[in-house]
Amino acid sequence: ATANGPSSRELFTVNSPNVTYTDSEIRSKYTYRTTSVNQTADGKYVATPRETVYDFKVDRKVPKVGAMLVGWGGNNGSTVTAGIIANRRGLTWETREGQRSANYYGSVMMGSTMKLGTDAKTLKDVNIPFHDVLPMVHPNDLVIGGWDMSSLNLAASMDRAAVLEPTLKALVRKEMAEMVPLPSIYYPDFIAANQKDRADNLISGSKACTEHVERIRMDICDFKAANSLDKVIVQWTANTERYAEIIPGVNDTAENLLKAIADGHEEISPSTVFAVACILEGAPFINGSPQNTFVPGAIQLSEQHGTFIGGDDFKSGQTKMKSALVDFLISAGIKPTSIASYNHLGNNDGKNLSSQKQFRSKEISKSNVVDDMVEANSVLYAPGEHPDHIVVIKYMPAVGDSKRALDEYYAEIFMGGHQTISIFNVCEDSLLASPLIIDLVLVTEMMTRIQWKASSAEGKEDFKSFHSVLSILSYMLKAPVTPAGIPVINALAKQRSCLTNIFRACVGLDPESDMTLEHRLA
Ligand code: NAI
Ligand code: DG6
Repeated sequence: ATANGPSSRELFTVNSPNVTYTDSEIRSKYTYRTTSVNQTADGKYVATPRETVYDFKVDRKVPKVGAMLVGWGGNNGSTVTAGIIANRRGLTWETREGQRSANYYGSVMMGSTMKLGTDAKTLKDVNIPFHDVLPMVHPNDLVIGGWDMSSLNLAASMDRAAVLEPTLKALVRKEMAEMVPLPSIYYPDFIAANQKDRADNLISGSKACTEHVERIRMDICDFKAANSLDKVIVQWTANTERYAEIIPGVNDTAENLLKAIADGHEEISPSTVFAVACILEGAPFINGSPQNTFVPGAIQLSEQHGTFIGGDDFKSGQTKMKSALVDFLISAGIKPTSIASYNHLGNNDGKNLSSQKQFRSKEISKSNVVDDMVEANSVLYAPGEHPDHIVVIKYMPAVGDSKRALDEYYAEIFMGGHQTISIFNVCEDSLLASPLIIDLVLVTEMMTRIQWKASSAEGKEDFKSFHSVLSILSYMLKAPVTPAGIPVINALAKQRSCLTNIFRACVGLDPESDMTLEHRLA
């Protein structure tokens, strides 16, 4: 890095009195413009533009990062690991459709671009890879590890998953065979009974206890030390658990949750034990499954420790389409009145979800994804009115990881007419989920290096981190967890602009407005 320019990894600098570069930091002064609205007695609105000036500080040193996956030996865990190895080594392999080469398609950070601005001479858009907006970790540099209740090494797990081409598997097999998941905790009541036969890699004890928390913390410390890592990010990509009951005095506050774990309370799930261990260890924890890992006590604990948490449930195929399509329909003034979503899949996730309680967790996370869009349009929907919405998931072993998702959107159009849109979405589930796992690690890590303070508090206040509940991750998640009282945003376009514009603000750039006045004014 130089004192006033980008480091060799940084693609651009911002030429503005509001942005300064030092060897170690990018500092920006950013004016956040909002509109505050008041309703008058006669039911009209008064809209007042507001401005708040923030200072942002970005640590430019790209750290060495470890990603530890709970459920490492599953379809997602083995697929993302093989994918990173293949990218790191620049592998190519033969398939019956010709040669294929490693890529990061499906990762917003690695596969998409952001408009930086317009070319000063041609007025054409200048787009840069999203990954280059801030000094981010490259996924090829991640050190992968983790836990699984199944003892298979990652090469054998990859075979069991039956996702990747044999020619690709052959190229990564040796490296994968040396990767063996750490033993994990297994509380049989939380996942389907049909998973019992893979539970052969266990830490003793079948309910929550402080020893389990301490053991997981030690695993993180050991992994960090063994690989000389600056930080570790943990992600739950293990089986979907049933919902934990929220019990006053047990999991409602941080203090009660820690006590309930110490007392071995049976309503504390393995994923909550992992979350607690990570929070105490200062390792960000992301929940890629739908269950309510983040009971109120876990959220409070993350706030107390300032450790980032994020969840729930990777948003890969059907739901991502839904959060884009329903947003489009409702924004177009068309009124969806029913959404019927059917899935069948034959991987181990489908097997686990064939059990009612685990299905219920998934049904909840897949069902609440259009609420904000419906509520935002009082022209189409009366207060409390909602489209009918059903979610069906069936286990069909023969199709393996190639999930079939069938959706019918039925909508009311002009003058009482109807529009029916049918979607048949077929893809390997784990090939959609793996890039999300990467994005979640990359964005979470980036957020650990961003700090802010209100400019009005100049000198009086220290820089601080974003809220410990990382709602900026919403784009990658079906049922975004937000801090208490903060609205959930499901609309995909809004989620993406949140991500884009927070990153832009950190380097002192205004949100991309898409007004392109330079092309429209005479
Ligand atoms: P999988 O069933 O292949 O893998 C889960 C792994 O977790 C298994 O290897 C299992 O042995 C392990 N496991 C279960 N309980 C454990 C525990 N307590 N500790 C450590 N390991 C444990 O499932 P897959 O397909 O990899 O999906 C993982 C999770 O991600 C599921 O909950 C699924 O619902 C969720 N998900 C998957 C998406 C996808 O597109 N593949 C999208 C959205 C969510
Ligand atoms: C069937 O719905 C199984 C689930 O695990 C999903 O495949 C997974 O949650 C992805 O769902 P979606 O709605 O994001 O495609």
